[in-house]
Amino acid sequence: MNAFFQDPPQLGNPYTEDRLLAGQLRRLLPADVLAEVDADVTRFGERVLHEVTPAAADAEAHPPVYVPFDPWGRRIDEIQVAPGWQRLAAISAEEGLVATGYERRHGPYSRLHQFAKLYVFNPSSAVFTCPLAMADGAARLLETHGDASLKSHAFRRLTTRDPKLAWTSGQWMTERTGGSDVGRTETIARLDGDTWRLSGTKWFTSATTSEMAITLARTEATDGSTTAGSRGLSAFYVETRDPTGQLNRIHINRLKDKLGTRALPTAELELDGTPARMIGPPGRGVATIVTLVNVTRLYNAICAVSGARRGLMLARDYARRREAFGRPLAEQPAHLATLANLEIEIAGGLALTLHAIGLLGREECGLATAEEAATLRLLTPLAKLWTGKLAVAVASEVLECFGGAGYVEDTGLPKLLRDAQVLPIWEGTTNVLSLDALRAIDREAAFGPFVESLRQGLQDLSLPELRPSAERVVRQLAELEQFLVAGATAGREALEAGARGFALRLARAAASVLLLQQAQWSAATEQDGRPLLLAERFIAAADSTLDMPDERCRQASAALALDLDWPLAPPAANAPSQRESRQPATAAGG
Ligand code: MFK
Repeated sequence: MNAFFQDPPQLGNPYTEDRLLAGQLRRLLPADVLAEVDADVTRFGERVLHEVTPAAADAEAHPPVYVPFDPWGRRIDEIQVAPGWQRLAAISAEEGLVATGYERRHGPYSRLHQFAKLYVFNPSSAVFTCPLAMADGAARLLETHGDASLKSHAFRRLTTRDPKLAWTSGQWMTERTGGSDVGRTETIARLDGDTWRLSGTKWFTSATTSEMAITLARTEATDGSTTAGSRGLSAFYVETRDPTGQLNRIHINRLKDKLGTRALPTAELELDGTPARMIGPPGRGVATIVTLVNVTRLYNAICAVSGARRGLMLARDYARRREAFGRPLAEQPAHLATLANLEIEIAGGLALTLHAIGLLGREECGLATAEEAATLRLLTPLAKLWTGKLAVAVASEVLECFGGAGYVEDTGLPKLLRDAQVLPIWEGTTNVLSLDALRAIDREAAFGPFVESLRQGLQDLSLPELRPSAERVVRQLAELEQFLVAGATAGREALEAGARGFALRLARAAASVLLLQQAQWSAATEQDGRPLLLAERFIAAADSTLDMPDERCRQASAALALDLDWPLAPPAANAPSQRESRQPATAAGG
């Protein structure tokens, strides 16, 4: 009889076991804020492990069910969700997963505190981060454009810590005519006395059980005329239920049968005279709703990076448990090189996303300079588009790290890939966001300040070891600048054809600078050489050649792959020390 059974991978506290996030926070936060954030996220990490994870398992095991009629034939249009999903809502409110960003207890650093918690929460949350993202975006929209009554009513509920009061929000932009080309929206808004009433079909509405939604509709003049294109659209606030609890002239056509995000209710809706309140100026619907979208795009980025990180942590743990060909995967050079590459890319994605979030915090507290605001405008689509692609690539690689087990549903691993695949799609596809990056450059002159801030970051590096990598980034920035100069004469079609490549490279160049800054800070402050290694590898990957990995290179890969320390200098004489590792080390470097 075969007596072999493979141990499954295990996870510990997702914050204390993740040196990337903690390392970034140590650099980005002042000491007093860091002390509070560190304590709060450490505590929350335990709650994620012991409360969030089982609640999410229940939500995944019991996906939403659409019940059109009650047993006696009355139309009720109910979407039933699992107790676990409701528990996730309550925990999210208690933990202030949205509120933290608006209480602004740590001023401009509050967003970093909040997003650190979201990073820890997301991979265990059955994608409850989707309703949170839209609630947060809606809160920002109401804070910016809402009147006093909406602020005291809806905004308060979106940002409360009281689970009994807390609301989430939908964001109904997508119609059959287009998820990207929102200007083709067909829903009509008609004035009925003082009340706008919306009629039309919303083709994808995520978190449909939310208490409110922000949506777009084409306003109809009293003579029945409308304006075509996005200039005819206005943004509206909708409450999904009336005071008696009935749906507000909304019918549910069906739930979507999706590849992933299966615990998340996503429905097609029919609006049939749904009462609504206009938000922002008439005819400025797209320009208004992007206030929300720019927040949800940053949620997308943090969720992409944290999901990728979770996959790597599972693969890393498994590498220590799984033996093949007479030794653990954690001693096999090919496997270590693979895991090391994932670590490097995730480090870049996290650095870029946290930088954007730091700027968002500054902007919301009125502290951002014009240059920082322009940088945030461009960084938002870049962070979203690059990390969305990264999440899918990492999830695919992680499944492969488990061999056949990665392809079997009850290991829970295929879900990583299914849930990752939505990230480059919703909230703007990679191409739509590449074009948005060009829009930010064209209309808001965002490229100059963005690149200037990167150049300044490079100039401020004083560590001689960083110089070769910094010079590589200087060359990359010059190439990007040259692309835009050439685009001015090549014309719009050529520029659009190159937009994705441009955006991905610009994102990587920005991440390179941020990794170099982290490397300099870690070397000077903590005498830690690991961020330097990460930065070097990340930057070299952009124009890598096929070199034979020597012993130092293989040791470095092992350190990155297995989360081992890597001393500053002299590198050749210092192999990674397992004794110093934060992980219980069971594997030797390859
Ligand atoms: C785990 C995380 C979960 C996240 C939540 C997931 C929930 C899923 C729900 C959804 O998927 S909702 C659907 C998401 N849909 C989108 O993201 C739409 C994608 N399409 C675009 O973004 C298009 O580029 C866009 C709709 C904006 C094109 O519309 P237009 O009207 O053809 O664009 P136009 O005319 O260039 O822009 C109109 C105005 O908005 C301009 O301002 P001005 O009129 O003052 O010049 C633009 O500059 C401005 N604008 C557009 N995008 C902007 C922006 N301003 C700031 N930031 C932006 N991103």
